[in-house]
Amino acid sequence: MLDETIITRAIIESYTKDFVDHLKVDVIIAGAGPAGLVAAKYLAQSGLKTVLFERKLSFGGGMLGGGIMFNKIVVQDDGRPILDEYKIKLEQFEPNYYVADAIETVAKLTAGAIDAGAKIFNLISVEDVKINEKMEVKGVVVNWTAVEMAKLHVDPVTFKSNCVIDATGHDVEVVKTVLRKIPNSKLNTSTGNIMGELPMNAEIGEKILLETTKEIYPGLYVAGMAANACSGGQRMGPIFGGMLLSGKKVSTLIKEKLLG
Ligand code: 48F
Repeated sequence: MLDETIITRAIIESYTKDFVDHLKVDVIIAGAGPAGLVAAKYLAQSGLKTVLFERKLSFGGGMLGGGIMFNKIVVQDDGRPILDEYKIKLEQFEPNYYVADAIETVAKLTAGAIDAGAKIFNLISVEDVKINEKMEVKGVVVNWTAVEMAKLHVDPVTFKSNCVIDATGHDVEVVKTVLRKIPNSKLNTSTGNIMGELPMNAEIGEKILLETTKEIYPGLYVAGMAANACSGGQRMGPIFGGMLLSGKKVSTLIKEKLLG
């Protein structure tokens, strides 16, 4: 005998329990692209309660499509140890250029985050930040992506955390919310504002990404392409070592802050 209402109850009760269990966490990450996924693994591995909200149904952000939908990605020597850690298969194409399958990479980065203990919620968009009395970022406000897409007038809900990472990629959405909504807010960039991403230069973009990955506003960190977009770094296309290293770096910065 199979009772459909038991299936329904199992889904609703189990999901609701997960949701409630993650209302107060150490770190919230907006965006499950490569930078967000890597950050989630290293943070969760160190015992920090970590939750990741992804707007779309799928994970991996821009990594899943490789370059012009040829879904292969490239890394160089510096990014290679991270892919090795996840046991992602690499082929040397030329000295210091390795190719990996984008689908395998996204699947393993996602599994890595989950196995380390991070919780991923998909189909949810971060639409605002929660602040404390000192105007520090201490959480996010989220809604179903379907509500956002349909432009329905439905109020969102709030999740609290010690730190938030904006890993939303080129659009740097969480940081934009801070600038728009917190009066006189200044970012940790040379202009105090979002400087915007520069055109393609993969070599400089990859290098500078480790400098631009930082606490950009009290309580709010940037990683991945969002970091270069904030501080005026170059874009770099379908080479991904920088994204992986940026995810790892932001996790180190937050671990230093929260765990000492
Ligand atoms: O864009 P994305 O892959 O960001 P990333 O980790 O990596 C950038 C590379 O893919 C590529 C590149 C490599 O050289 O330049 O572009 O920095 O992933 C960002 C994820 O965030 C989600 C979005 O759907 C994507 O999966 N996202 C964006 N805005 C929101 C969001 C939001 N407001 N709430 C939740 N998720």
